Amino acid sequence: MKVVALAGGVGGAKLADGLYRVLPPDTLTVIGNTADDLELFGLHISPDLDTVMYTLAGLANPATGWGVVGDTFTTLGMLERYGEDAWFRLGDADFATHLRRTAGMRAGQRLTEVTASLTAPLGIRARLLPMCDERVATEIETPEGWRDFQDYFVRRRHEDRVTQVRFAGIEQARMTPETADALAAADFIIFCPSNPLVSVGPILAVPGLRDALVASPAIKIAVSPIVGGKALKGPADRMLAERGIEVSAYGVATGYVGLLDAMMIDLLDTADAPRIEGLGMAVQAAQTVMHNDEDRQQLARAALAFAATLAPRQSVV
Ligand code: FO1
Repeated sequence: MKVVALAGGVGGAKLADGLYRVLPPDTLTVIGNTADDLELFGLHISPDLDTVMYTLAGLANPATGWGVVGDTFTTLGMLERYGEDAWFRLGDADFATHLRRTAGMRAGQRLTEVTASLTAPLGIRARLLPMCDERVATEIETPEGWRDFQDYFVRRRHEDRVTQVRFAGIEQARMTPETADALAAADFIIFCPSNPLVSVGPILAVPGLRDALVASPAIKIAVSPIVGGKALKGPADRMLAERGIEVSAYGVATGYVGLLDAMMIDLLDTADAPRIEGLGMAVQAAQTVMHNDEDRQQLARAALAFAATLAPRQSVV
């Protein structure tokens, strides 16, 4: 059995981790958002890929969901002494990842190849694929003008009103052969509970990827990142509202029409089920809030079991 998960940052990484723990090794491929990537101190940083990577390796900082557990900040402290602005908290161990990624890319490796060269030594027996190898940058329009994603998200704590979102460079991006193969070979494709506009959105915007998803024979299922009218983490709820999209599991589902066979919603949102079914999707409610490892695995098992009911010949994990 082959499973593909589409994931953004912290929320996506949690479900990807649950899937990783309940599936046999070498079954899972995670396609990660790279439109949040940034360059700092001459280094290429891929926050969402790293969040998934550290989480699967059991290295993620449980307090933040990003960064490395127990990391120290000596390097960043020294950079601050040199007068650099340390608004983006890069730890010492995390720096090693960015050094290695940047060196690999300067030597001509694709981001896909460099990412594999990082996950393998950490013992990760899942494939982690960037959504594309080209540089794509999410830009956020606020009443004061356009901002880079991390400037909006981290430096300004996603407090600005968002009037538009764009993915600079997306027209030049190409679906990679690795992603195309993973989608074509998948039995189940799971949209993790990540922000539909700025985490899953850029992945789906990579030219060719949406068509490959539609063409894939896999059962496709999304887990709603909106529970009880609120985002589990981050600004997804405000972003949806500002774009005139209903802040609910139903609102999320409207953005995925034509792509999904099914939606998994939280038990709090069962009242949304008939309207989502009206969009042509099967619906199941479950406990979707992941407080601990057991919650992640339980949600992963529930999503796989639900997907399997829609593909009767598949065996359930
Ligand atoms: N998020 C923050 O809110 N503050 C930070 O200082 C920060 C640093 C950081 C460093 C490395 C990394 O991989 C991620 C980091 N993040 C930080 C998280 C990240 O930028 C966002 O959560 C995602 O881009 C949104 O998915």
